[in-house]
Parts: sequence; C-alpha cells; structure tokens
Amino acid sequence: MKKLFSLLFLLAMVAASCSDNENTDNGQPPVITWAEASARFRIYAGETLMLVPDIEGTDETTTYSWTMDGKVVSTDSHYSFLSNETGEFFIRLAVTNRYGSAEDEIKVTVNESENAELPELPAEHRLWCFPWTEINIAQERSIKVRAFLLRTLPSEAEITWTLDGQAATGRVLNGSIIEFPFSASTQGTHLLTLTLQTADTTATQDFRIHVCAPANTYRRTSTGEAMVNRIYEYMPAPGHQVNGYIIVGDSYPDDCTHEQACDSVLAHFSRRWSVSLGAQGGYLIAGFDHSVTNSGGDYDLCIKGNPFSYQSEPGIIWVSQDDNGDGLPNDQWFELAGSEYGTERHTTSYAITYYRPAARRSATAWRDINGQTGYVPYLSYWNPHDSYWQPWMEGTEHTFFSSRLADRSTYTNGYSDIPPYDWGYVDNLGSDFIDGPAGKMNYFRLSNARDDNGRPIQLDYIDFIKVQTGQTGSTPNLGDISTEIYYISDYHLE
Ligand SMILES: [Ca+2]
Ligand SMILES: [Ca+2]
Ligand SMILES: [Ca+2]
Repeated sequence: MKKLFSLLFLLAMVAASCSDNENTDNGQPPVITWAEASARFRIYAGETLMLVPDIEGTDETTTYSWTMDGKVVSTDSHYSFLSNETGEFFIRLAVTNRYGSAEDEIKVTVNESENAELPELPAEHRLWCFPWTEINIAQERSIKVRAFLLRTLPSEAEITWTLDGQAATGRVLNGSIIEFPFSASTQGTHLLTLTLQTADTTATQDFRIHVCAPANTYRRTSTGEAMVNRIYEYMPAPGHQVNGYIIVGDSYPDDCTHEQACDSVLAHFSRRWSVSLGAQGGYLIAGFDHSVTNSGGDYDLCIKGNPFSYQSEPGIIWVSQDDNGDGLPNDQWFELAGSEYGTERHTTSYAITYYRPAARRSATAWRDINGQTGYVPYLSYWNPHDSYWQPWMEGTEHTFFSSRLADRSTYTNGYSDIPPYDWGYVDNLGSDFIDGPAGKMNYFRLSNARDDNGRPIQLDYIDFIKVQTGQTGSTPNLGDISTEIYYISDYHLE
C-alpha cells in the first residue's frame, strides 16, 4: 500500500524544481503567481488540493509561511490542503527574501461530495448496440457475431436470424447478449440479419461478413522499423489523464479532430511520452509497417506503461491480421490471454456506455451491459479541464466494447492501492514487467492469442494491435483507473 502523498510530494517537487527551488535572486522582493491549473481553487470535500505557487525572486534566505485563520499550517514551498468540511477557506501565503516579502491570499471553495453534483443518467436507453456490423475474416476461421441488448425485453420478444436469406440459429446469453457463431467456409460476402420482434416493435440489423483468402495470405516483410508506424484509432473513454492532466498539460486543442489525435499519439510514442486510454474500454488501435512474427512462445511485442507499486492500471491487448490485405484494421480481433483469462475476474463481451456531461466540470455518468451504473469522477486538482469528454467523440453517448478485469482497488484512510495482476497486461507491475531489449516495460507473447471461444489460436503473425483499459473503477484520490501507454513495438526488432 502506498500513500497518495508520496506521489503528490513528487509532483510538488517536480513543479518546485522548475520554479521556487532555484535561486532566482533579481534584487527584488519575491513575487507570487499561480499556474493556471492551480488557479481554480474549487474542490470537493475529501479531495486534496496541492498548492504549488510560482515564486520569483527566491534566494538562500527565502522563507515560506502558509496560514489559515491566523495559524501557521506549513512552512514549505508548497501546501497540500484537504478538508472534509464544505465551505470557503482562506489560505494566506507569505514569502520573504533578503529584499522584502510578498503575501497573497487565495480562496478555496470546498463543495459537497461529488454525489451532490452528479449528473443524472438518461432514463431511457436505446434498444441495442453492436461491436461491429461489417468485418473481414480469413477463410476457415470462425467468429461470434454479437448484439448487446440495452433494455430488458418483454418475455414474448422473438429473436430470429437469417444467413444469406436462409433461417439460422443463434442464442441469447445472460438475457443481454444475442450471439451468432459464424464459420467462414465460403469466400465472399455473407449477409446475416438479426430481427427482434415484440408486441409493438420490430427492429432489424444487418451484418456483412467478408470471408477472405485463407490466413497468412497477406504477410508483409520487415523493414527493420520496430515501433508501430500508424495510429488508426484513438478513442479514450472519459478520464482525468487523457487531456489536461496536471503533469502533462493540454495535449489536444478543443477542436481536435480524430485524425489529429491519432497523429499526436504517434508523435508521443516516438518520444516515449504517455497517452492515456481513459476509463474502462477506452482504446487505441495501432499498426506496424510489417507483419510481426509469432515466435511460438517467446516474447513478440513490447508495450510501455507507467505502473507504480501502488497503482497498476491493466490494459488488455488484442491483435489482428490484415485478413483482406487492404492495410486497414477492419478484420477479426483476438484477445491475448493474461493471467486472469477465463477466471471469474475476467469478463468477455462487456459493454459500457458513457454519457457526455451536460454541465462543465462534472463527473461522467456510465451504465454497463449488466445494468450497473457509476461515474468517472471529476478531479479538479488533477485535471481542471471543463470536460473529460474528448472533442472528437461524437454524440451525447458512446459505448465501448471490451473484455473486463475485476477492479481490486482499495482506499483506506487516504491511501490508495490498485494492485497488479500476475501477467499479460500493460501498465501492470506483473512478472512480465521486465528490463528487456526495449527497456523497462511489459512484454507479450502472440502464442497467448485466443479465439472467440476462448481457445488458443495459432496466428503466424499480426499486423494490428489494440489496447484497452481493462478495469471499471476509481479511487477518491487517484481518480479513474485508466491505462497509459508510451510506446508499442516489435520485440524481434529491438
Ligand atoms: Ca498508469
Ligand atoms: Ca484489413
Ligand atoms: Ca491512469
């Protein structure tokens, strides 16, 4: 277990090292200013606000005095304020140097716990949603076509399938997932239609499955470039580390397009800077300029995250071959099994919908396929952005489809602990977090690929990789659990 304050302290030191710890003696009394991120002193009860002013004119005689109601609360260059009471608090800072002193007072407004300001969930949900409605798949493989029901169906509801015009049989899982197992025996496009009929509604959905050449037809040779060379999709779920996180600052402008966001992620990777996938289900899809060979049991992929001893945020890895050879990730995905795969701590076929907050500086509500609801918290200290909903996410709600790992985080007396799983996840301090050829990071084996039935599948190589935040959860001081990535590469070229 690790205390939050060690991280906060580290942050304070990082901030301090670029400002008031350096001797900036300019023959004048000190000047106190506040970085914009710290200027909005509005927090929730129980939330820690780290106050780190920028001080000009420090020297070896400089002293600091933080006071509240006339009492000294700190003599450090920074002050971490925490109140479980609501109200307005006035904090005074006095800084001296050999030429004089400066004082400043700030007002911190502490609101009731977040629950008092949580947005309401929409009462009515749409009928259903689909991870995909068109896909490419290699001949002789099989895939499960799925529809996720978002409303409880009346008992008389009738579900029917047709495949290429002929009646076919699917099944309903747990009352909320409709599934059709499709085997790709004949090349060409197959039309699968799902119809749902109740006393007052008929809904249909078409799925187009393009059965392509047999697997391994479009293998590409290596150019020697280890790192992924393109980001095809960057769709982070809402989260406080995605854009505007206090350590990183703004990563994207308010009118950022999806294409610009993808380019920005690749630029981050080339510098080994972090990008966050946001809360559960948030993901990115990357590709290589060659096919990455499956070594048959050794490591094949390298992915860097930022796990700490007290904070693993496991991301689940998916891989794909370019089954139709068009250079785009529009083909079947396979999950790389980690240590929890197939256990009660691992759920496949999970869907979670986030709702765009109507109010500024607000938590983001979600509802999942199991009917559970919750919020991605708004943490003004960590990220004072108006919204954690990214500009390129269209609409008022967005559903992510993924597998899910059980949230095992704990929070006790100001301490958070988000423990790692054993292996098989990025941003996770497991046994595969090693100092390998690409540096200290998680390493992955393509031999762990699983098909839709949970069985091992032999992929001679892969072309695309998808990484998704695996847990739904948050702690009061560290916020949402969200996977971070800094770099993805082909192990064999490191
Ligand atoms: Ca992390
Ligand atoms: Ca493709
Ligand atoms: Ca995170």
